[in-house]
This record gives sequence, C-alpha cells and structure tokens, in this order.
Amino acid sequence: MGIVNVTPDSFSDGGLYLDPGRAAERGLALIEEGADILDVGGESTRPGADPVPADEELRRVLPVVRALRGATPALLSVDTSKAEIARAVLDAGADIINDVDAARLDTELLRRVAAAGAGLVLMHMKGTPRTMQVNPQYRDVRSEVTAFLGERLTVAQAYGVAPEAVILDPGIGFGKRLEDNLMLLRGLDDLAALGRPVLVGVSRKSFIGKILNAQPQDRLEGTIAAAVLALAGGAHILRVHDVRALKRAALVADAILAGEASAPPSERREPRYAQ
Ligand code: HH2
Repeated sequence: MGIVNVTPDSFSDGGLYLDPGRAAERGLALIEEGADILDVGGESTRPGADPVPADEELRRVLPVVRALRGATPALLSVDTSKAEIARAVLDAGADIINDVDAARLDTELLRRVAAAGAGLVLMHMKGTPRTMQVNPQYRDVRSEVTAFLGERLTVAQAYGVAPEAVILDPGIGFGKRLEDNLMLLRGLDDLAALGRPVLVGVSRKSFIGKILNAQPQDRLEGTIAAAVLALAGGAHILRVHDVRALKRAALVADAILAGEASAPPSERREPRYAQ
C-alpha cells in the first residue's frame, strides 16, 4: 500500500503533494514502483496534529481520488475517519476506507462502507492524534490491541460490514511507547488469529528515528527491517512511502517465508523473534 498524503503537515512528506495533480502523479508513480493499493489521505494524524474540517479534507482528497480512478484499476483506499468523506470518495470509486479511529467517533462511516460493499481498515489508536502520545500505558499491549480490534470488528459487522471486507491494523506509533511498538511488531499472530488480513504502517515512523537517531527522510533501512520482520510475524499488507525499496524487500522476504510455510511441520522452526 503506497501512501499519497495530500496534506501540508504530514510528518515526513507534508506539503509535497498538496496540489491534486501532483498527488495523482505521485500515486501513479507508486503503482509503477509496485504498489497494489494506494492510500490517499487529507488529514495528518501525526502526534499533536489538529483535526481538519470536513470541507477542507474533501477539497484535498476528492480530486485526487477522481483523477486516480480515471487513470488506474489499482485498489484505492482513503485514509479518513469521517462518514461524509467516506460517502463522497466511495461514490467517486474508492475501494477501501482506512479509518485510524476504527469508527469510534463516527459509526455512520460503517453504514457507508457497508452500503458500498467497500473494504475497511480498522486501526488501533489509544486516544486521539492530539493526545495519544501523552503518557500511553499498557499492561499487555498485544492483548489490549487484539481485544480492541476484535471488538471493533464485531461493531462493524453489527452495522452491516462483511467480515471478509475488514483489514486489521495494530496502529504502530498511535498512542504507543517505543517498547509497545517493538512488542507489537515482535509477533502479530494474536491479531492474525482474528482471521482477517493484518496491515502494518511502520514507514519512517518515530520509533525507527529513536533507535537510529535519524530524521524521517533517513529511516529507509529501519523501515525495511521493521517491515520485513512484520511480514515474518504475520503481516499481510505494508503501508509505505518508499514503495520500490519495500516491494523488493517484501518479494524476497515472501519467497523465503513461502519456503518456511511449505516445509513439513517437523522441519519448520519458529522464527527466533516469535514468542
Ligand atoms: N499511519 C499514518 C497514517 N495512517 N493508517 C493506517 N491504517 N496505519 C498506519 O500505521 C497509519 C495510517 C501516519 O503516517 P503518514 O500518513 O505518513 O503521516 P501523517 O499522519 O502525518 O500524514
């Protein structure tokens, strides 16, 4: 999943693709690089970010979705937590709604997704982008995240969303300390056991910056390491800025992991980082 941020203030590429034409070009370039899905976002969710009014968010994302829909059959996802944005982009041909709020604030979004028969990403976040990094605490981060997403999956179903349409995301960096992010990435099997594909967004995130003491533009190797281990730990979809590098890394990782999966059980070894 390649990231197309139509925002002035995203943490790593804010302002680069605010013009709809440039954003659509960026999306098409990411497909050339190997993306199967594009995720178009009009509101930064970086820690401390202010919410964006719906009319402004719509003004940013709708022209980009229209332009991309006219230019590619690739799956189009839109990163939004607002039902009215979801309705407009689904009408314009978007395939997936990526809701970092997991429809806690706006359950109408679930009705929109259900009515369109669209895909839905439900992500775990503690609090809101404004508050999430203010002293987050967990007793057991993995079981809390899994329980939360299991519950949101049930709520989505209650609003008519087909379970097969749902993708689950542990929300790396969303109300988590460094050790929480690492613990989640060390094993996603509990989450995968809910039976839905797992999406992971590690791209250029600050936990990598903390380990490497590096700025967002200088986090590619760290992103690749985290993404490959996420794949080995059970992730199915990687949300990334640097599609070419991550696609190549993922193809090699997948080839190795496919060998592991097809070996007879007696010859299979648990990866060292599995718990
Ligand atoms: N991370 C970001 C935004 N949306 N959606 C999902 N499902 N999972 C994620 O991990 C995720 C997400 C933050 O990254 P980015 O879009 O690069 O930054 P910003 O929120 O500042 O626009």
